[in-house]
Amino acid sequence: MISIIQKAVKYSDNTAIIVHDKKFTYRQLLGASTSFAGDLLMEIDDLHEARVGFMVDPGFDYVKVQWAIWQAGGIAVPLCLTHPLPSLQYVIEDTNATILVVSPQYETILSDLCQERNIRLIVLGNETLHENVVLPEIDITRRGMILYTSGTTNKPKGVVSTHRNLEAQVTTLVKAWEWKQTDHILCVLPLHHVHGIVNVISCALCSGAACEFLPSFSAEGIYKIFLDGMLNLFMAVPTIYFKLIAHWESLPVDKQVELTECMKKFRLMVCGSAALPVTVMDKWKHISGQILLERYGMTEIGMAISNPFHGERKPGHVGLPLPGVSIRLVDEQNQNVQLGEPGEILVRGDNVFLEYWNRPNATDESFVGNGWFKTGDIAIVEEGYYRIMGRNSVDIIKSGGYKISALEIEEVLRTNPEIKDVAVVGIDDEEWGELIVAAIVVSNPAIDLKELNKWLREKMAAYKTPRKYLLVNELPRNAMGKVTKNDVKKLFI
Ligand code: MCA
Ligand code: AMP
Repeated sequence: MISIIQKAVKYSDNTAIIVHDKKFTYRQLLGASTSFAGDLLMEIDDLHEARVGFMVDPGFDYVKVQWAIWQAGGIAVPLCLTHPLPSLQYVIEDTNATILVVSPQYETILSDLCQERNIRLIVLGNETLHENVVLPEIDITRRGMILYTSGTTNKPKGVVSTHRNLEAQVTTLVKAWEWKQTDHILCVLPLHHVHGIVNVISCALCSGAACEFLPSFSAEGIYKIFLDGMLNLFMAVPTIYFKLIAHWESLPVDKQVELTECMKKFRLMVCGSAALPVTVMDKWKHISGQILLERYGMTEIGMAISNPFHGERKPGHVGLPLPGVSIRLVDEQNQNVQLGEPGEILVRGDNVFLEYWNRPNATDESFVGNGWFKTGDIAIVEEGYYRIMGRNSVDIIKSGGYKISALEIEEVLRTNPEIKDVAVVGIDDEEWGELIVAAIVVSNPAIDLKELNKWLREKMAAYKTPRKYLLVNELPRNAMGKVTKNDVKKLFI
């Protein structure tokens, strides 16, 4: 990402970041990040890929810290702002982070852990200004970022991307979606995932565009900023479009008309991270005049397939491979399927990540042939356009655009003394994509489910917790004794 930061000089006087009506130029951003790189480096000349965790609110400081880590030669590890301590601790320990940077309000959550593990804690607010900071040369093959993703293992894995990977992910999108200096985007997404970090912030800042932040999601807040009339780009997950539609429908007619007129002027609205229901795409076209551009991506690969910026955006389809990204659809023996047959998506290109952090076996297992990454997603090509048909694991759930492992939730629930057995599944839901639900066998039929949920939320992020629990005498199993998740799903219908 170093070349992206270096480009900032070209756009010195452009507005880079807007938060709560406060504007910051590229000059200010680069000055602040370079100075903070000096803070990170202290007496040394290169962080040499030390992992730097950061728990910083969306906005100027977030980008300042992220850029500074890259400039100083560290690996950026963004932490989720809503994770409870055990989840944060897992990431910090798994990456063996030696420096943590936090906005002041997160200091108390992490200070004990930092003391215990001898981690250098930097609380933002009174940084010293460093002039003439000497920055190390960063080769693009070096590791730049670790993001945590849930998968078919019970614990999330750290996805390591090099600077080359990240640059490839950004440059293909900048070209495909024709980013310009005059663009102005709103960022409402969490900043510990690719969608917000790469597609929104990094593409904007690589192009000399302005990135405005709304620190947490609210339909009302988004529409208020839309009505300022400055934005021309928007990107979100299907659940957010669903919620925006619901809010628009609740407004009086004159307000609806005002919003519709304002949204018609956007040059592009993109949707992804989960399947976009055709009903949502149609309703959004009706209320905004915009044909949503749906694309397909993954933490390990950034974006891989996209509907065209010019040309037909086919409902229910994710489009065509992006430039520089090679795609194959294969059967269970990793052989190419016939055109028109469904197969697992394999991806190759500079956009594909380097490795799972400290998990050489998981890395090996996820690649076949000469650098082809196995996504686990099944697709089919129809009239030249890819359509995602599902995943090859029932244990991966997509809810609200987040990827969630059923196994991770089950493992935590099993540690509760009142739970004898449990099966977690995702059931179809128009708003959330999938809704997380759990069938449980309990030792005490009078179990207080609200208390159970409260207990769980102290251990894992709220967005990962089941929305419904069903008490059962036993879980459905096959002849081998394995829980049959498709039968578990049926229990909730
Ligand atoms: C929250 N709630 C839920 C869920 N999440 N209910 C059902 N299912 C869920 N998954 C409930 C909460 O419990 C709460 O209710 C109420 O909704 C509000 O909770 P809150 O956390 O405030 O939710 P929100 O702020 O309204 O969040 C909804 C959201 C959020 C904005 C859609 O989920 C979000 O930002 N999603 C985007 C995730 C993302 O960026 N994914 C990209 C990763 P109560 O108060 O009753 O408990 S994927 C990626 O990066 C790849 C590369 C890609 O392709 O893009
Ligand atoms: P994550 O690991 O959080 O980056 O999530 C990546 C996963 O999101 C992919 O493997 C897909 O299963 C899913 N995904 C992303 N975009 C789409 C889309 N447009 N349609 C269907 N699924 C998608």
